[in-house]
Amino acid sequence: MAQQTAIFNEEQIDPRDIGTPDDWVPRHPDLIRLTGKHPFNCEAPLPLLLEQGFITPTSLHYVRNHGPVPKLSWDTHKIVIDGDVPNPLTLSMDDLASFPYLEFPVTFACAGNRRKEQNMIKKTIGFNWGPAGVSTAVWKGVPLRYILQLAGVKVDDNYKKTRYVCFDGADKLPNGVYGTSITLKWAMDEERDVMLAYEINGKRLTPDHGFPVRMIIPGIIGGRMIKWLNRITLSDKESDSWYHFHDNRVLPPNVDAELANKEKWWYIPKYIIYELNVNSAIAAPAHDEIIPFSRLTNNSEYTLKGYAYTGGGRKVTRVEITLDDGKYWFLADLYDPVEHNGRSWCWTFWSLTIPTHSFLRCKEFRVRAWDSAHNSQPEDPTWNVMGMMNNRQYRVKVHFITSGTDVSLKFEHPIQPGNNPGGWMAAQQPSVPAPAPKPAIKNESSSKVPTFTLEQVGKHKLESDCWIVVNKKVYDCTKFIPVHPGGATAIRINAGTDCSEEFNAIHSEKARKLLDKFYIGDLEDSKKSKL
Ligand code: HEM
Ligand SMILES: Nc1nc2c(c(=O)[nH]1)N[C@H]1C(S)=C(S)[C@@H](COP(=O)(O)O)O[C@H]1N2
Ligand SMILES: [Mo]
Repeated sequence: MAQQTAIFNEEQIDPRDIGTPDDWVPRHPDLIRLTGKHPFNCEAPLPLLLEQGFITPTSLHYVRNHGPVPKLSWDTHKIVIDGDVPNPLTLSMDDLASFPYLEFPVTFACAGNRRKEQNMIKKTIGFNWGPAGVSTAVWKGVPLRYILQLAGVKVDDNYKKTRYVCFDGADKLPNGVYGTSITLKWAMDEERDVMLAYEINGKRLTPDHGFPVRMIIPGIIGGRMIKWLNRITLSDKESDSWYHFHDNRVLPPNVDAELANKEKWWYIPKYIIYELNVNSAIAAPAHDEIIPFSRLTNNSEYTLKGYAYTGGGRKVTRVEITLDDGKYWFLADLYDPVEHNGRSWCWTFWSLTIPTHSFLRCKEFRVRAWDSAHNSQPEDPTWNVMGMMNNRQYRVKVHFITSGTDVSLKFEHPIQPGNNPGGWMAAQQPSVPAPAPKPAIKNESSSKVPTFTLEQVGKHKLESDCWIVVNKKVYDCTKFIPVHPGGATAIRINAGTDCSEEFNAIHSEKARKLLDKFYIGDLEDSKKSKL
């Protein structure tokens, strides 16, 4: 079934971006926004993503921005290569484009891909990625090795002691520069294919994907492929960026946000994520897809489809589907793997054709992939505070629906991305009402909580005087703006408004508790006030 898609006009600005710092960045209207209006984090609807084929068009590639997109120009942008190198360098974009280059497809996956399934078990500190935080594009750029050699680094320097190559982006974030690092040994290894990319799918990078230049480190999580790259530093220490430590880690399941901070779990080296783990998802049948009864009785067939990927240059070697809770596993057909000099940096698509009536005896089916190191996917997930690397077997439920004398089948995926409703995991969620906070305004003389109309709230829409409404309660979050982990802009653009839906979609339990500190009263019930 072909997806209805909006036409993407490369010049058109989405109305949702007006009033944000990204009001100059063209974006495809079909992308599902996962963190409200700003910053921009999005994925394509899963069936639409798969329908694009092996290479994802740039406009539908998922985007993960921690803050506003920096406005950079090809003509003036420079990359500094410094630190412990014999000849520090400053390179222009024209310099980069004149060097030898590599060009090959690489699959990106955010370490948070499929996080919403974890959030349904218990809210993590991350927002709701569905299963399309993954995409594949053809990247062209200069080998990092080549640049480091220009700076005088010798290939065998790195065997003396561990040294690191640190990368910084140009985006301005609440906790400083977005940066990370890899070992020098890795950077110099020809087999690793690390590069500084200035083209995606045959064109210059788009603003959301790092224009004019970004890191490509194949086989690992997207989070280390620094966009808007402006500095490469050689050091005997790993990156000192706040984000290198507080993002993209898998902590043990008993460690929550409070404990992680208190006991400094973020700084334990072994919990860092580099290589992707093996993962897969089902795109067809899609969520809410219906098979009419007529197709169940004749000899029709149905083709299940999806993606699978793994990390570290390993190959996906098999993909299996069970229709009977793991008693029997069907072997799916795999598309020919696409490789770069024998390394496997890309996802693969799989399909399995079965008689349509096989669904009749089935309540749930699920997929698991295997890779060349014989890693596979767990039946159940292990929750972790950042909700990273979720690769539990992807489960789709089968429901009978009757209308009159008609019987048909309907499929239900675990979740729908962002704050979109639907999914059997969402349906299983207990709805626990949060205890009412006490307002910060001391009103000892009366026990009455102050109430405000939306109109009154609307008057406090400045960064220096900022009220918001969340779940019918009014908060004065002026003092929190400068230290907000999601950036000042995310709050500022909602000042004076009811942003319950966005707030609820993005935040953890910890954030909700924090919000209580800013409670000043209730929103006046509009029905009551009319009376
Ligand atoms: C006083 C009000 C607020 C508080 C206390 C607060 C708190 C937090 C906290 C603690 C985080 C880190 C992640 C987490 O623990 O959940 C966060 C992230 C974030 N917040 Fe807020 N927040 C507030 C208001 C808002 C508003 C009004 C918006 C916009 C609707 C917003 C958008 C975001 C975004 C986009 C992120 C970053 C998500 C990411 O990139 O990982 N916040 N906030
Ligand atoms: N400078 C910078 N680089 C960044 C990020 C960022 O916010 N700033 N996000 C990272 C994360 S977490 C991911 S998953 C990838 C996403 O790349 P994409 O937006 O091109 O898909 O970029 C990474 N590089
Ligand atoms: Mo990411």
